[in-house]
Amino acid sequence: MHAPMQDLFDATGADVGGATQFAEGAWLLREFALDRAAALLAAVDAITARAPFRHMETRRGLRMSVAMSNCGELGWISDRRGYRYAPCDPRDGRPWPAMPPVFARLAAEAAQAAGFDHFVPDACLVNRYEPGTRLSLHQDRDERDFDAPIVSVSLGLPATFLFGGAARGDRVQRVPLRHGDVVAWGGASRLFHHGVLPLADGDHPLLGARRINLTFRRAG
Ligand code: MD3
Ligand code: FE
Repeated sequence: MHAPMQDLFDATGADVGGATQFAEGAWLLREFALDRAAALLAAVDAITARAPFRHMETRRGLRMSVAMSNCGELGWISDRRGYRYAPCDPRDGRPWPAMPPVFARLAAEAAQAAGFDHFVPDACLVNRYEPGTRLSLHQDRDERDFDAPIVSVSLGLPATFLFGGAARGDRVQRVPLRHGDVVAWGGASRLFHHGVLPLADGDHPLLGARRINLTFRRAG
């Protein structure tokens, strides 16, 4: 569900050495992953060759418009039984592909740059957006450890990220996320509502009409 238009406002923030804080504990690292984008995308191809992108079902049986895969010890899944983390891909019962070193290193470096030391993610959700794909406002609360931050990496077409507050009715910031941008969320903002507006059409040099988002978490 989207917030009413009058509650939307464009993000502003305080800059501290290359990082912009746009909410309590939420740090935007512009183009932090840009020089590694090709290596990250090659790793995404290797992961999705073994664990293909798929549209999961919500508990209510609705097909999610985002296509998803995972790597790491745990992967996020959704079906008629609900949302949870699982060590194996339900498609074939095999463990999710291992977290590539280029993923783990980027996540730790980005967390560090935002002031979160020793971030060792055990899960990476790989989201694929095509024109029209959206993610409605939600909270991420299926992880065991809310003290660890979440790190996200945007690749391909730009998107408008929506960032609310602790309560669903709180006003919602609009944050434009472009190819190579990284965001780290910790502290209070870890449980804030967030989503993504429907992806606009476009043609990215590396990804064509797609956006890939990597979300690193400490889930188990
Ligand atoms: C803020 N993905 O996978 S990444 C998700 O662009 C998700 O694919 C979006 O929301 C995407 O759950 C946004 C940013 C993100 C991820 C998790 C968060 C922001 C977050 C958890 C808490 C606060
Ligand atoms: Fe989320």
